[in-house]
Amino acid sequence: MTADLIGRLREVVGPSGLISDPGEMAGYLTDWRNAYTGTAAAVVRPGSTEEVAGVVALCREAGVAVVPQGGNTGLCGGAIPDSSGRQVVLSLTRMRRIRDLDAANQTITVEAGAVLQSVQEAAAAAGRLFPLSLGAQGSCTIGGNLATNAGGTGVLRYGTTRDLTLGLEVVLPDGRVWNGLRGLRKDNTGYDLKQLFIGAEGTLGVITAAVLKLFPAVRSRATAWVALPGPQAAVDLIGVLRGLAGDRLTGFEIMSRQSVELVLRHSSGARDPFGDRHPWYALVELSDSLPVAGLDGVIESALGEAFEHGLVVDAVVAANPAQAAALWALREGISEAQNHEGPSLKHDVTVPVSRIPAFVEGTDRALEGAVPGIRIVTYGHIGDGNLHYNLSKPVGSGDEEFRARAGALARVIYDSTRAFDGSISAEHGLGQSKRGIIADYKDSLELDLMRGLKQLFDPRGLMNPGKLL
Ligand code: FAD
Ligand code: 2HG
Ligand code: ZN
Repeated sequence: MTADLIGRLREVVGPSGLISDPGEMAGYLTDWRNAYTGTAAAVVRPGSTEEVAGVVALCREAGVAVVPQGGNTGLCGGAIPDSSGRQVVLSLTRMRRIRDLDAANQTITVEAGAVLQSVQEAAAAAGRLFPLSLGAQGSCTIGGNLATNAGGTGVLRYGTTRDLTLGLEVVLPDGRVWNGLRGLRKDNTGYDLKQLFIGAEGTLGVITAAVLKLFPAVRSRATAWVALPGPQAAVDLIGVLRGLAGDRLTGFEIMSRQSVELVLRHSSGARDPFGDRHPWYALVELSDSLPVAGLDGVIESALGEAFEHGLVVDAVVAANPAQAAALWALREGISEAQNHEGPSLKHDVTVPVSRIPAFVEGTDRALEGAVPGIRIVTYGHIGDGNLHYNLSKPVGSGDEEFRARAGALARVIYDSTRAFDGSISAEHGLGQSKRGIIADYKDSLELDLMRGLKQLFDPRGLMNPGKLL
């Protein structure tokens, strides 16, 4: 990396758009869990698509790799550079404008660095809903959501980020700008190129803006916290709720007791809604775009029916939005709470919903056999088949001893996932963390085709190398 390139990058983004001081760069070089750390020649923060294109073109000319970064909330190390000190981190956080909101077309056009919550708020201000919802929404960006095809808690009703996207603007690895910002729900003019960039984790280009779908605002909501005997009861309860509430069922999350206990221990103000301990819990949400007075009644009828069939052991329905928020905080607090218990080994997996009960039973048994006393922190978006099969060390054992088992324990979970026709990444992506093992779990023809696409878009391998493939 030459001082010359840094000087030319500074000319493109302006003096305040380039950081090369190691202290100031630090926050861009480590993820929030301190699980991945790298070094960089510089962090550039362009303020426009033209500046992104200028940065990418200069880096290409100099043979320097670019690592796109949004809110740096990712869980697989995808936004963290390697340790060569030669890569340039391209942060999109200055590009956060809402470019347009077309209420009649039900679309919003936003820049990639817009924080998810600000997009939700802009939609709400126009009486609309942008339904992507996840624990990191106060800091993650739309660009990061697109690049990881983020899921979250609304997938059951509204789909993943991919399902919410109509158009993209992308700076390609050679510096050209592809303007695919079309707000069309129908467009059959050949290959759907935007899909290639969604979920590509920044390996095919830098997303600079997107046209996203909006939905009618939610005007009524009912939220319940439910104690269950096990995952089979959860799957059966989803069936009961679907029967009574149809597509008003917008959220269904599951949590093992172990997961909830961590939040109760580490999150101030968290309170167990029940006096007794139960092995599993579910958080259920119904919502409607009409001001339906009887939504609480629907959830109560469904829970009553489930109770009669032994699917539900106890339940509480939130009496007001503050109570609903407290129940959601119990769920959303797990990721953070687990960090206080030493290494959290994360496994973001998915299997068909119908197979989850057998999958959990078999996988738990294998894990407990491998490490007696291991704490299995299973929770997630069971309504769409996605579990976070996270692990914490046995109480009283050492961090390093547990970390040394990480690879073998991951194999236990991923082998089981494969046996149940699942995928080893549901919503977080591959990044650095699963790049080395994906070949063991994905069809070799699919991987060949992916490598071919990478070669076509980025023949010099300068766009987020060392990630995904
Ligand atoms: P970053 O972490 O900055 O980057 C992620 C990846 O995207 C990297 O590979 C990066 O190179 C690439 N990238 C970023 N911006 C661009 C761009 N403009 N163009 C091209 N590539 C780009 N994820 C879920 O799916 N569901 C959840 O429920 C969920 N909950 C979470 C809860 C918490 C508390 C936390 C900390 C994280 C959670 N995540 C979840 C993970 C994370 O928030 C998401 O992956 C999010 O989409 C990442 O956005 P980001 O802007 O932080 O991206
Ligand atoms: C969630 O659903 C996130 O809370 C984070 O996807 C999961 O930290 C995790 O493993
Ligand atoms: Zn999740």
